Amino acid sequence: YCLETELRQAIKQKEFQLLYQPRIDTTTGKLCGVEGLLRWFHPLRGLLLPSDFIPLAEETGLIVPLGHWVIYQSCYDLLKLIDVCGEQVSMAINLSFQQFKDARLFTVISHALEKFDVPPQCLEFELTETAMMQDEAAVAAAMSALGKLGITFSLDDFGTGFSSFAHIQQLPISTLKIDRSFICKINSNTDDAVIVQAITNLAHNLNLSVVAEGVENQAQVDVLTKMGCDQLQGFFYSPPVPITTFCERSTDEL
Ligand code: G
Ligand code: G
Ligand code: MN
Ligand code: NA
Repeated sequence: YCLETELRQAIKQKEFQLLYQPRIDTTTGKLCGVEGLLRWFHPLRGLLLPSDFIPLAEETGLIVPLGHWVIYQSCYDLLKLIDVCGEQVSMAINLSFQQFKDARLFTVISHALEKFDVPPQCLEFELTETAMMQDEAAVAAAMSALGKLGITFSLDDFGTGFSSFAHIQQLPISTLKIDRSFICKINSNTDDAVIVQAITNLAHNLNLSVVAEGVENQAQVDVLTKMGCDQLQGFFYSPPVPITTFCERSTDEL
């Protein structure tokens, strides 16, 4: 077998699904957005996670057509989410570095927004610090073009890379997502607590909002809320689930 051939086939045969993990606003305690996370339902191998196929998709360039599918599917699902939650909800999608080098990225995104008639303000792209630093000029150009449409960006896995705040200020980044490695021991490791508080303060002073990832228990919710984190995401609230899960619940429960 060859996973690359299978990946190529799978894109044609639509073996992928986007699941969504909720983000909760700490001031209201309610759903304020979701992050789309890709899954491959392989006919023989079963469920494959991003770590099983995203690196290969990036190496082979297949992340580009796969990413196009993700963009269309997420805009389609965003429309359903807006129906339930209103236009203040946001949909976050992960973008790999290679996707920023795709000349059609802007066209595909603006076409998807038009096709499903979703406001660009509801769409957010997550990229890692490492991705942002790989080809700064190309990434910055793509980000500012998309930023002019009203789309926002967040820095994923923040704290694990090397991006400078001076750099962040020059790009249309509105949110830092603090890596879950800083969150998991926040109640027992003083260093982690100090780091999360410092990132949060600095972010707020620079007009950025902060999302804590990997929130798994009430004690973490309490300390992160006290620290001023704006949004929380993690298994404590929900694993990634199909978009229909949000639509079946009443808005009150979200
Ligand atoms: O769902 P899981 O936690 O295993 O996802 C791990 C990582 O895989 C995410 O943090 C993200 O970096 C990457 N990933 C998930 N979905 C997508 C996607 O649709 N596109 C890209 N480019 N990366 C994704
Ligand atoms: O975009 P990113 O690579 O950060 O994707 C988030 C990944 O983290 C997804 O694969 C998701 O399944 C996983 N994840 C989400 N919430 C939690 C959590 O509370 N704990 C842990 N350990 N992993 C989580
Ligand atoms: Mn992410
Ligand atoms: Na992350």
